[in-house]
Amino acid sequence: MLTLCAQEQIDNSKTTCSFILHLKANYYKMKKILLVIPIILLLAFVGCQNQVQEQILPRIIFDTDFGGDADDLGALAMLHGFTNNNECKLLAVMLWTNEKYAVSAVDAMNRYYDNPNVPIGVRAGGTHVSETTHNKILADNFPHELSYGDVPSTTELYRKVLAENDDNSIVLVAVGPLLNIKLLLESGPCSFSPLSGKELLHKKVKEMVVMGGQFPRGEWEWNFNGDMPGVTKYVFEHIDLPVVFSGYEIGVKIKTGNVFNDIDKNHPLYIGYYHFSEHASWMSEYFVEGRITPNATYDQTAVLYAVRGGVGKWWNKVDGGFCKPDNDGGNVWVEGDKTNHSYLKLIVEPEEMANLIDSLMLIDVNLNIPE
Ligand SMILES: [Ca+2]
Repeated sequence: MLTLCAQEQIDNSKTTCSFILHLKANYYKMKKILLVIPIILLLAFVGCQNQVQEQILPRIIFDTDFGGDADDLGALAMLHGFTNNNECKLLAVMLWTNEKYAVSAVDAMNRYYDNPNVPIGVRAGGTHVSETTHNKILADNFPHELSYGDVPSTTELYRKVLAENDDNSIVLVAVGPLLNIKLLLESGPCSFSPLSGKELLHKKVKEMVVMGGQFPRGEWEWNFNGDMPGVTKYVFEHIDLPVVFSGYEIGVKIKTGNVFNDIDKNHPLYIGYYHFSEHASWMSEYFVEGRITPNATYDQTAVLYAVRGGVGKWWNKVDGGFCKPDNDGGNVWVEGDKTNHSYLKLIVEPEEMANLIDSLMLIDVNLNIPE
C-alpha cells in the first residue's frame, strides 16, 4: 500500500505531468497559430495590394466602330494585352457599328484573350451585313457565344457600367463616330441610376480620349463625320470633361501590321488584318496576294495614351484653346485660354511608334513586354 505521502507525491507528479503536457499541447497549438497568423496577414496584405492595384489601374470603356478599319482590332488586342499584363481594367466594349457579326467578333476576341466576361453593348435598331468587314471571318474562326440579339444597347450598358463604378474613375476611349455618347448624353433616369446621362457621364468619367478630327484643322475625318451630321458637334457642346484628342495626322504616319505576316496564320490579328488588306476598299489597290499590307494606326494611339500616358515621352499635349467641330466631319483648333480640350502631338519618329505598337498588339505572342 502506498503511504498517503507517497500518494500525494504521485498525484502531484501526475498534476505536474498533465500541466507540462497541457503546456506542450498549447505550445504546439500556439506554434500552429503563430505560423498561420503571418500567412493570413500575408494573404490579407496581398489581397489588399491587389485591390488597391486594381483600383488604381486605368478603368477603360472602349467605344469602337469595330470591323471597318483593322486599327480597331489592333486597339482591342492592345487593350486585352494590357489587361492581361495588369496595366488596365477593360470595363466594357461599346459598338457603334450594328453590322450583323460585330458582337460575335468582339465576343470571340474577348474569349480568345481570356477575358470572356467583358460586357458588350451595341447600337440599337437592327443589323445589316457587310462582306468587307472582318467581323464574320473572326466570328467564323474563333469560339463565341454572343450575337447581336444577346447584348444590351450601348445606352443601357453605359448607364449600368457608369452607375456601378466609383465617381471620377473611368477613362472613356472613343475610337469611332460618337453616336453612342450622344445617345448617352440624351438619356434619362433608369433603374441603374436616377441621374441623367449627362450627369452620370460627368460624375463617373475622369477623362475622354478621342481618336478623331485633325489638328490644328481638317476638312473631313471619318469619326467626326460618321455619316451622321451634327453628332460630333453636339457631343462636344455638351461635355465639360477633360478630353484629349489623337488626330488623324498622328495615326496616318504610323504604319503597323507588317509583323503579322510572320505570326501564326491562325492568330486573329493575322486573319483580321489579312481580310482587311484584301477587302477594305481603300486598301485593295495595295494588296499583294499572301501579304498583309501595313496599315495606318489611329485607334491604337488613343489606347496607348489612355493606359500608359507617355506625355513628354512619345507625345506632347497641346492645350490653350478648344476643338471646334463642324456638322460634317471637319474641325478647327481655336487658340485661346486653357479649356477642357487638348490634343496630342507626336514627338518621336513614326517608325519608333510603329515598332512599339506592333509589339504591344502582340503582347500575347511576345515574351518581352515593351516599355
Ligand atoms: Ca475606329
